[in-house]
Amino acid sequence: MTQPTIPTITAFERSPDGGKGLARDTRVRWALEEAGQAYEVRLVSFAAMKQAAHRALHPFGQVPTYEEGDLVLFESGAIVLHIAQQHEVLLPHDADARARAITWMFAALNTIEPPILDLQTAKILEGDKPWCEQRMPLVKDRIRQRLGELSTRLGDADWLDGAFSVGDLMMVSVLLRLRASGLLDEYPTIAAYVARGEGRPAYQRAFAAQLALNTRKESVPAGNGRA
Ligand SMILES: N[C@@H](CCC(=O)N[C@@H](CS)C(=O)NCC(=O)O)C(=O)O
Repeated sequence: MTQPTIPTITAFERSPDGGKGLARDTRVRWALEEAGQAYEVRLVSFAAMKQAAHRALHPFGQVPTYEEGDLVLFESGAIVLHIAQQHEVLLPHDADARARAITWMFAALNTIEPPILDLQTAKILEGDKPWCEQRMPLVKDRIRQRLGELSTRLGDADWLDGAFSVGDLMMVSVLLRLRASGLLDEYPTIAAYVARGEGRPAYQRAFAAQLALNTRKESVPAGNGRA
């Protein structure tokens, strides 16, 4: 009997966020945990990420990647969708509900994440520019607009479209990047939604796994990290 292939994902050897769970391997771990799928993690340094061996997996020299037998994937959205397609807990069986869950996943990545990433760029890469302070309110207001719209759509529902799905997993993952900005707190409906996502046991396991790696004392040689 053939053994099922245990997928391997890649993650930062040391995440720049020190274990806050904001690196994109966390969303992949979360999906794997929701699916009850065992997995392995190979840790990659910034230098190794840019070398040919890793670029063969990820053309842009980034993490996460996903290897399962001969299949190699990059882009957290594609990886999470691949996992979800095999597990009904993440993607409903009903064709229309499935299409709507995927729509929310795209909305998270294409409509909500870009203005959030813009804020991070503004803070990290443009913080010392003379025009940064002037631009910041515009950057934040673009996020507020989306949060307001999302909050209206969510209303008093627990999740975006009926039961929890991969759409919620991706949306919560993306919104979590806003925590430090305080913007989430301006939208209690959204803050509660994010808290519901974080409260899921699968998220807790994913978060704990990345935290343990990112706060470990000893150095683990790249390639030997396991979770
Ligand atoms: N759109 C990609 C973005 C991947 C990405 O930005 N990865 C970050 C970690 S979360 C990274 O590898 N940064 C290091 C670099 O770009 O050099 C995805 O969703 O997977």
